[in-house]
Amino acid sequence: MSTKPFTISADFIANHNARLEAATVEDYQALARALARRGIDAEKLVEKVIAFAVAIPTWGVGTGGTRFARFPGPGEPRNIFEKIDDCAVIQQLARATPTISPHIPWDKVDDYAALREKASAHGLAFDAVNSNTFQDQPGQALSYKFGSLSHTDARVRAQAVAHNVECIEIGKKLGSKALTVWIADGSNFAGQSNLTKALDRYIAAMREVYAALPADWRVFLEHKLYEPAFYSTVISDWGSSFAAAQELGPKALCLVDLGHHAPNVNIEQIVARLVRFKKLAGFHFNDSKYGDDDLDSGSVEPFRLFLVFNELIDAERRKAEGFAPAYMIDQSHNVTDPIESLMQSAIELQRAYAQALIVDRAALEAAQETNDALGAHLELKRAFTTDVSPLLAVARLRAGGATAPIEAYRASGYRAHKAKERPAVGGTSAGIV
Ligand code: RM4
Ligand code: MN
Ligand code: MN
Repeated sequence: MSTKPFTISADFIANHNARLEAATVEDYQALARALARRGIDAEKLVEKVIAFAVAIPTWGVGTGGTRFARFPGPGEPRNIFEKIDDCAVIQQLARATPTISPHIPWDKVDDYAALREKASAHGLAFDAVNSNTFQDQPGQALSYKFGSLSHTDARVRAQAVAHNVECIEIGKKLGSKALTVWIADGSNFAGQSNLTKALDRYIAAMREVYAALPADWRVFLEHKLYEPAFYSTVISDWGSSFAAAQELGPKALCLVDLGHHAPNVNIEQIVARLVRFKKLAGFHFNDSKYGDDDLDSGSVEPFRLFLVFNELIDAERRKAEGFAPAYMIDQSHNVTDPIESLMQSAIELQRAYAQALIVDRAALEAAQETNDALGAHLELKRAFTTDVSPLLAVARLRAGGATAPIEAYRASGYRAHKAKERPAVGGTSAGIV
């Protein structure tokens, strides 16, 4: 295709905004007045929301897939460069996602300077690099079928270490400052694996990865309860992750993927604990009903998301030492347009953030200190039930985005254009995970 790829013009967004402006401003002013009665400065909140940023996962802009099938959508990005184009649209319209989290080797290219240049031309930068030792790649010498960093065979462990070191090298070229390591290592049968030795091998291998980190880099250890291993997983929970991070050293922190816990686990308390022990790396945001469902953030349990942010704001307010969490989305979009899902998810994260910011912390603390259980709960509920949508819209507008990102995106015809420009390819490597 020789014609220039379609982009959404600034004029188009300006027209969209002009049409909605009067109603947006009216709603915002009403909200600002209501907040002022509670002693809250809406303008300051808008500034905070504008500064909020969450990274887009490159694998999230393609259609995901389940273990049964993948149903590709029209105009899917066929490579990392096209993925960046889609990430740029998400940022152009919703203005909450200035960074991209790449996955290696899915996003491997020959020329990383060109990749970085392409992203920065769109105003985008690179966040944490994700390594992948949960799949075998074409031409790979040794298989990860029975594990990677914790494999019984030292040669497989060495190969997995080398891959992670390569990810650091790639990340350096892209301007990243962190490596995220999630391993699928575990076992399917009682007795299959020595639970103690497997963890020992993992920590020893991670020490080598850790040693390759530049001074200003961090490594994020991502735990996950189960899947693909169904009897035991080496880094199954925040306790294993924390202990490993502790043994590795100060550059190792624990990453919380919201879908990686047992059902009904109190994730916000895990967050509070990791903050307390100065080991919270950040998040892979998504939502779930049963397991690692990778559903859109805030679509199943928005109150839980709010409670997570409540802990984060609590930590921020009391200037918790070492508190600098990295925010990333990790979702799999199977029945929606990924661009729409990612914009909506970013907005839901901003919403939870803004709602957590308007909790009356003094009143909450007073209720907690006097054991007023319901009073304390109502302080949270008051914030959670406040509709901050107009504030989010104004933040988007002031940041140069679209008032109603999904509406604008649909009206732009972006996907239809891409469907023509990007003739369908088969499954992407980002499919069945
Ligand atoms: C895993 C985990 C990792 C992600 C892969 C694709 O379940 O969430 O973060 O990189 O899926
Ligand atoms: Mn994840
Ligand atoms: Mn996951």
